[in-house]
Amino acid sequence: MDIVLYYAPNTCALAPYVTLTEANAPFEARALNFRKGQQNSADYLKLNPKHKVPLLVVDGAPLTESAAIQIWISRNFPQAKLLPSDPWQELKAISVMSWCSSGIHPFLARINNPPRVVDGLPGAEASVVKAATEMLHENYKIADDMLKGREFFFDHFTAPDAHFFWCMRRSAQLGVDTSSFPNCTAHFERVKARPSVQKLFAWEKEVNEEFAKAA
Ligand SMILES: N[C@@H](CCC(=O)N[C@@H](CS)C(=O)NCC(=O)O)C(=O)O
Repeated sequence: MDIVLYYAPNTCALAPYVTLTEANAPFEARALNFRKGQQNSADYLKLNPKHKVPLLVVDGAPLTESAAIQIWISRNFPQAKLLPSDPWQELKAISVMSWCSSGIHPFLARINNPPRVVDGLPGAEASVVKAATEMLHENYKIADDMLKGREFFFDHFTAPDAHFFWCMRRSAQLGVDTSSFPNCTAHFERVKARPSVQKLFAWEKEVNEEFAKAA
């Protein structure tokens, strides 16, 4: 099986990189340079017209959307136990990943690039950032309650932990204060220490260095 993961530094494609690594899956990671707009190249748009990562290409067939990609990885590498085995808990895990994608990520995207969602009225960008930050805080309070007294969202490390880790990482990069959510920050440090995450950081550093040379 030929598995290719399209990735860009700092993006949510971190999560499937981490789970593929946890699963010991043979895969090739291909980095896109967003600063050069490589996600909008004609070749990439043929694979993913949404111009986004992550994109998983399995034997030439593209699969988009983080939650679907994680389910594919989990099904194809069952020994890694990337989703809980109990059917109800598995659905709860899919629910956490969908929430990361649709309930948390969009607010991070607004803070990252307010002009995408406002029309340029004076003060509108600051207002978008403020409102998005408040929504993130509401979501992180929920996550903090979910993680109370727990190491991970479920009884061992699963794909939702990788996805939520990315949300926290991106929040820190964007200057969103998460210090009032101690269970989220402890979870972040716990997941960060995993060899799979450290491997991703090392690879991403190499990619950034290559991109800097090519700038
Ligand atoms: N719903 C998608 C969101 C993916 C997404 O928004 N990816 C961002 C990076 S974190 C992206 O590729 N943005 C590039 C663009 O919009 O041009 C998922 O969960 O996979």
